[in-house]
Amino acid sequence: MSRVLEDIGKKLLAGDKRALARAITVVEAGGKPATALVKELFNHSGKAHIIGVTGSPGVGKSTLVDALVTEARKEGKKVAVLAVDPSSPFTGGAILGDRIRMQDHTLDKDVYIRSMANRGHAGGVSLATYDAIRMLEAFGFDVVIIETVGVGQSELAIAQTADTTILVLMPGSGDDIQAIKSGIMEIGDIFVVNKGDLPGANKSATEIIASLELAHHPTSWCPPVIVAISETGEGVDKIWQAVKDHGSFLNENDQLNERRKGKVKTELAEMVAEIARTNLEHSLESSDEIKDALSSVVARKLDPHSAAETIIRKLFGAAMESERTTNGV
Ligand SMILES: Nc1nc2c(ncn2[C@@H]2O[C@H](COP(=O)(O)OP(=O)(O)OP(=O)(O)O)[C@@H](O)[C@H]2O)c(=O)[nH]1
Ligand SMILES: [Mg+2]
Repeated sequence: MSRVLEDIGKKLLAGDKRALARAITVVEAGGKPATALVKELFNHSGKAHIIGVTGSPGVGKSTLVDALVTEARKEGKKVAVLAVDPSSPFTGGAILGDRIRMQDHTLDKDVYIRSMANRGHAGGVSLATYDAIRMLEAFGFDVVIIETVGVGQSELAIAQTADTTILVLMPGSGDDIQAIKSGIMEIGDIFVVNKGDLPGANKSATEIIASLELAHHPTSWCPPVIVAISETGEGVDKIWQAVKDHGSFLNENDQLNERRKGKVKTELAEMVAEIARTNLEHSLESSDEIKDALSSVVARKLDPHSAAETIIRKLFGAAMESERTTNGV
């Protein structure tokens, strides 16, 4: 490992925020430096309560996160916020907005706010998110809050990097109906109907409660539905209490390990797929055997299925091939 990376790791562990910022930039970019840094710091990770906050654009996620940071700080907890925008190809304006909104906290040395966007990291933003969380944990944050926009598949994947997922909705947006339809009710551990000052908040909450009764819960946790006005902080104490209750629930019922097992499985599958993809791209350029296979398909001497098998054999070796044959027929 390079001296520079080693230095970043050491300084991060010593509480240097600039080193933390550099470390996140390194893991965001992926590749060998990211791998080296994660290897160095992995032992120091795994201790924070990871809270995911997700919901459609403009429902008030950042406002809520800001208020949650205030609650956590009242208890002396060190808090990091990661704002992840899976759709944005670069760090843009929305994030600047978040910074401005959260500026009350930026002078607090025990608060750290960082945004991440999908800057072409091959494995997508979720792999980078996992590693960024590790950097924040190694630094010593007690609570890491991840804000993601939207309720599509990639956002859900990011939300599921969390121990506790808060789904934020607002009255009159039809979001609740949408959420119920798309089956995302199952990923929420806590439901917040934000903008409780707008008409229809209680009606939305009632509808969500009704649909939760019908939904299948994987555990005995019964997700609370909380009406809040994040802008004034009203109801945010209840949300924070629910977060802590959920944390206790996970710990007392051995659910935390179960959840983390699921996350590790997802992450490993994604990581192996990324490595395979990178290997494949490289091999398509450089391996003579694979180039020959390509030409043979073009010349109609070989069918694409057989060519794919050749490539798989080349990339993963014979073991994979025989397994595929035994399982696949
Ligand atoms: N009336 C009302 N407005 C609120 C409340 N909370 C947030 N807002 C407003 O809603 C708008 C969006 O808030 P944000 O916190 O930026 O929402 P967001 O979900 O983070 O938005 P994106 O990150 O862009 O998806 C802002 O104008 C807030 O001031 C609330 O409780 N009541
Ligand atoms: Mg936001």
